[in-house]
Amino acid sequence: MQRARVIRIISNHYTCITEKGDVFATGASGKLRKGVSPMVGDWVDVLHGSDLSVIERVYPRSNQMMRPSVANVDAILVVMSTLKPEFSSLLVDRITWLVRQANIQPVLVVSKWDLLNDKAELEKTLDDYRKVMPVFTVGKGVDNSALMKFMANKICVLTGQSGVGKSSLINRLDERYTIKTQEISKALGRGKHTTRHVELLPVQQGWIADTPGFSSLDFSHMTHEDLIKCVVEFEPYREHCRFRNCQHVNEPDCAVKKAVEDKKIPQDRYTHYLEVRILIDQKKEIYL
Ligand SMILES: Nc1nc2c(ncn2[C@@H]2O[C@H](COP(=O)(O)OP(=O)(O)OP(=O)(O)O)[C@@H](O)[C@H]2O)c(=O)[nH]1
Ligand SMILES: [Mg+2]
Ligand SMILES: [Zn+2]
Repeated sequence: MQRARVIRIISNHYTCITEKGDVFATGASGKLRKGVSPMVGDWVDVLHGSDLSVIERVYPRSNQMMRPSVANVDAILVVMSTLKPEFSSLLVDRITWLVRQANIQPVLVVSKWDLLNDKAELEKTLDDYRKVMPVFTVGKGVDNSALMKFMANKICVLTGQSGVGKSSLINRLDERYTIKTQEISKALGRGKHTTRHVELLPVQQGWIADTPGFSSLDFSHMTHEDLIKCVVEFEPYREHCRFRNCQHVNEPDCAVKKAVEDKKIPQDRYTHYLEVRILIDQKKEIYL
């Protein structure tokens, strides 16, 4: 029996890699198929037969992402471009809250840094995010060594709208890769994605998975209480609200609302919180 990590799945064909770096193909054992199916990112035990190797066991996962299916994710890189498409803190908030709900660390990666001439305003917005998550800026001709250092020994999954430059980023992180990218005008057109199956690609002692740009965000599985926990900016203030179950909306003596008034919590973050609460009430999936 050999312990290995699944890095690619195409129908019933699994590609695994051992801790030493040996790569091999396997199938899944019959008894396994009834239980948990292996996902990309899984640690598994492989039994090497004379002509076929099979996955016999899947180790418990620290987390698992759907769309795309990846297990044991250390960080999700939320890619948002400065321009084309334009930076949206509403989208950053919505995505990072969904990432936290999945129990995964969000990282903000601001792409196309080269396209923005006056960076002062965006820098202010980014400073707010830097207080709660790692933030990296990347782009053509931009030094990306800080991001590379962060990625070492981690499984990172890229997410973000179509056309923000996820595939281009991987191509820039490692010269080996020439993943297909597309013109922005085409990327912004709906339903056309260049990136298809999920695969972990080695970069700098770590792993990265590209994903196709998403076209909707689904809050239907979240409760108001879940959301409050995901807005980490509220955390230092929550326990000082008068009511223990304070929703930070209309209650008197709400320490969160006070912190917003005192500009300790960005006004935007709070406004977006109220908006997502409504989406939760409506059990809505929003289309971009
Ligand atoms: N100026 C500039 N353009 C970029 C940068 N990164 C990507 N682009 C351009 O943006 C367009 C879209 O890039 P992709 O890498 O295909 O975007 P994607 O996020 O992978 O898109 P999907 O696969 O559809 O989700 C391409 O025309 C790239 O050349 C960048 O850092 N600077
Ligand atoms: Mg792509
Ligand atoms: Zn409150």
